[in-house]
Amino acid sequence: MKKRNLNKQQKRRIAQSHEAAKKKGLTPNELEGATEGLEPEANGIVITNFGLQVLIEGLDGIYCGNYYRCYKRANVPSLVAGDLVIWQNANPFGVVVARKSRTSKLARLDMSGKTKSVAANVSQIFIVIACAPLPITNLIDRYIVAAEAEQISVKLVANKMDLNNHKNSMHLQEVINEYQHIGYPVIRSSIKIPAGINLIKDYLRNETSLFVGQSGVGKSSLLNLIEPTAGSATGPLSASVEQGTHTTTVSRLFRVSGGGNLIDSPGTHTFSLAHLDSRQLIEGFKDFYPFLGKCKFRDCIHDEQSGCALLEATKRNLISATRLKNYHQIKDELQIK
Ligand SMILES: Nc1nc2c(ncn2[C@@H]2O[C@H](COP(=O)(O)OP(=O)(O)OP(=O)(O)O)[C@@H](O)[C@H]2O)c(=O)[nH]1
Ligand SMILES: [Mg+2]
Ligand SMILES: [Zn+2]
Repeated sequence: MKKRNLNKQQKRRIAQSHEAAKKKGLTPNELEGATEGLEPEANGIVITNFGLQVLIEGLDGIYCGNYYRCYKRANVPSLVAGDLVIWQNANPFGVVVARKSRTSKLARLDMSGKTKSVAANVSQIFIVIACAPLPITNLIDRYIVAAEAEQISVKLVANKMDLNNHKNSMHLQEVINEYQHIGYPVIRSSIKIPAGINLIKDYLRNETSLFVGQSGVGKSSLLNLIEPTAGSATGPLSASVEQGTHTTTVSRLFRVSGGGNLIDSPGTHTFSLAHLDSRQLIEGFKDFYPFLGKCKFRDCIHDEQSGCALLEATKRNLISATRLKNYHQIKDELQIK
């Protein structure tokens, strides 16, 4: 990483410029006109978003492989790990002048109902689960729906397989079976044995991958094994309830030695889906496909109606009743009729 040592005067000037810019709702670079001293436009990739600034990696010429802190112009849409940008280097901070169009984005709604991207240009997600914390299938299904809507390929990682005598092991196995049955690859892994790491590495090659999952399942621990230079912080589970302690707080992109990118994301308990229509929602439930269009009534909402092919399929164990319940819960939340 390119280090910049700032003297006292520069630090004071930056603090003043932050303050003045904040008052006017501008970025400091904009306030200053920030065209002076800007180097030519270049390509970059967003490593992480610090809030006021983003960290980008230069992708061409002398910038290639170096990291730069940048402001973004106010007309540039929000940036997240994985975004490809046009930027200009300057001292002490560069400026992002454009965001390139995204091939995919994984987004959720935040507490205030605003769409918040988790990562951009992702080609595959790994939903990491473990015996502790106990897997939440509703969360898994939400990730799947969000990914399928963006044509992002989905894989599950069942981590902590060394804890095979854990009280939740049976439940974990049921979850593994269920998603394998639907057709999603499930990689069994452990950082203690270690197992599954090479398989994950194979999948990572030349892809932009994203680790998602509950806090404490071991996303950052796996990343550190895959890419020892990552040095991502990891944290223990709370002793009493075996829940993660939200160690990772912001998505960050790491380069994978064999080629490819891996984005580590903060653990979540919930994942509110953003703006999906009924077709996108049902397309997230691949196991429902064989039964769609087979209900007695064309406008069947797959709830209590007689002759519902999906309800019938749950009774015959052809699809999981929990998946149908999760589908209804998400549908209600999205207020889809
Ligand atoms: N026994 C066992 N413990 C593991 C394994 N993987 C991770 N852990 C432990 O689980 C705890 C949580 O790991 P993290 O890597 O911080 O989990 P995370 O998913 O990144 O959590 P957040 O950043 O909070 O989302 C740490 O104490 C790890 O040492 C594993 O395969 N086996
Ligand atoms: Mg983490
Ligand atoms: Zn139906």
